[in-house]
Amino acid sequence: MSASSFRHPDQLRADFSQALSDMYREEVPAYGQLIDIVADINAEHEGIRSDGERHGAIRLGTADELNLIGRVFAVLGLHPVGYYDLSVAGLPVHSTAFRPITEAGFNVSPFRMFTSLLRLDMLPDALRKKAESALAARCIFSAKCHSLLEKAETEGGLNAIDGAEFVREAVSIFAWRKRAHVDLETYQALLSEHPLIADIVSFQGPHMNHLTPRVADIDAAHERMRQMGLEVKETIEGPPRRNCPILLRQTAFKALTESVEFKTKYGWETAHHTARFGEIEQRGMALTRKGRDLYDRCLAAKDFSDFPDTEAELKAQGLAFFDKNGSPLTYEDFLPVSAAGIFKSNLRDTAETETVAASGNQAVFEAALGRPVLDMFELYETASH
Ligand code: OOG
Ligand code: NI
Repeated sequence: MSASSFRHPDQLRADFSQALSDMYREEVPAYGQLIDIVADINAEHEGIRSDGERHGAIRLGTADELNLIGRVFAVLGLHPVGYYDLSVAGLPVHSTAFRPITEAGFNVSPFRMFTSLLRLDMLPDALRKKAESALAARCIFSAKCHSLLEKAETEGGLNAIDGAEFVREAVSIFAWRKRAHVDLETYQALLSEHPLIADIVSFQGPHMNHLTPRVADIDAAHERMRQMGLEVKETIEGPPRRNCPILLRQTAFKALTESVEFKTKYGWETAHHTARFGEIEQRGMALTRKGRDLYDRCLAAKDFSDFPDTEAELKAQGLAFFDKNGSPLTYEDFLPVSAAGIFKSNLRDTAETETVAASGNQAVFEAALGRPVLDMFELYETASH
């Protein structure tokens, strides 16, 4: 088949993102409410009603799962960018962002997926064995998805009919299935170790845990969410409100408590799980390494008064990226401290956890993925020429 009859990966990604959005609205009614708030605010500020989600997030259990999902995402034009070490915040995961890497790609569909992998090495021995055997016994992938993936890889793409089927299969990997894959006792043991571990290991697949549309004014949206009765995060993650927005600001309504079912000797027993939420984001300028270092220092000091707030000064000091026409480049990645804040505000409070202390291990992550992650600074550098 000739390449021209393939559906373009960017187009497949647009289909994928639309289908995920439809599924999540159906699964999480409060998310529909959030979308309505965002649409109203965007219409007030920019005369735009809705332009689709900017990102979602999933959490995977094993190296094999990450490898497979990386291959699926490649068919959708999503590439792994950056390594996020969440162990510094005491979270037993490390992550990357699968995203488009060209301006044309972002223009067709800006959707990306923040993807985390469980750090089994941060679990105590006995629980690690339990988690490993539960994860080994699940298969997150249908045979149909597998054969279409292989077809896409060998032939270099998918036609419209295969593409539509592949997108349906890919979306169903991330669907919510309320019947747990482990028994209640195992779930409780995992939960008492860390709620994140219970969320990753206990279910039949890696359900999407949030979706995130872009909003024109995140402060206004945060307030509106509160007024509408959503239980919102106390603070907006990232830099404070400024004249020249930088990087990424995010907030969310907190994860809902949902009923789930565990198999017992007598049938299915209902219990509760808290994991899925809805988030909004507002993006600003991409910062150079120098700008990013300054951001990290200001964030740690909780004081941004030293961070220049005019385009002219940001440019003169080499703190932000601009394209060849002098326009600022938008930050398309994530922030580890913000991500940790998002994870934590959506995990049910439990006693302090006892994960084994660890530091980041990018080499292990990349070995699982089967390829190195791309360097975001190099991508911005290229885009600035
Ligand atoms: C991912 C949290 C990180 C973001 O926007 O920074 C994230 C998760 O909860 O799995 O999505
Ligand atoms: Ni997010």
